[in-house]
Amino acid sequence: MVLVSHALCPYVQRAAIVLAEKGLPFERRDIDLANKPGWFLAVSPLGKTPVLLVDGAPIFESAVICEYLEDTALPRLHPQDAVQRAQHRAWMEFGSALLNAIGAFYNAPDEAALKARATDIQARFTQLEAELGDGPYFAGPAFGMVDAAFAPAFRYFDTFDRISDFGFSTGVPKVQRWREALAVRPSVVEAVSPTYGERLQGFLLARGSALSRRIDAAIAAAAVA
Ligand SMILES: N[C@@H](CCC(=O)N[C@@H](CS)C(=O)NCC(=O)O)C(=O)O
Repeated sequence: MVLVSHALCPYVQRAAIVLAEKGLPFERRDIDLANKPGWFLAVSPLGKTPVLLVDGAPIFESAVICEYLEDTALPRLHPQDAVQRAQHRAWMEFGSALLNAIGAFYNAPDEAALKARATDIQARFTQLEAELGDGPYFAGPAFGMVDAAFAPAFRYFDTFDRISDFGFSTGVPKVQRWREALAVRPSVVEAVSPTYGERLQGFLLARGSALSRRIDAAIAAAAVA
């Protein structure tokens, strides 16, 4: 299988994590989203990564790719029970909404908007905190599909926490423990290249946003220290 990818795309990471959890070999083919090749547009009707090529047949949309992998390869990452499975799919949607909130945060044009977006994310973390049990993963000791959906979102916060204290860890110990468990999971670690952190910082700096200015300030402060 070929996973058509972009180096920073969190949706690509979801598919890469599920492929790794199921022990499926795959080739990663990175494309430049600013300069989409014709072969990519031919297999990606929305012009988005990821696309999974299965014997050449394209599957687009990360959630659909994950479900295809769940239908065709063990171990199971969804619960057996239909109600629980539906609930887990619903929480995966919550994870997608969190990714949108993260985009709004790093694109916020000024400090007031940045703080409002941070408050929005904190509220979502509080909702998650109420949903979590003993962990370390979403539904307990076994890694599942919801974990694969949230791990790429949580990865952003490793970078955000280095820039400033936005209070993302405050009052949400279960979310914090969940983040830490996912951060060291081999499938999650290997879903991005070793240069991911640097590339993400470069991407965030280029937004021209309030967060970009915070990064500039943090770099300047580190240079003086
Ligand atoms: N709903 C899609 C979202 C995928 C998506 O937004 N991918 C982004 C990169 S992370 C993309 O390809 N955007 C197109 C562009 O930047 O032109 C999924 O879950 O696969």
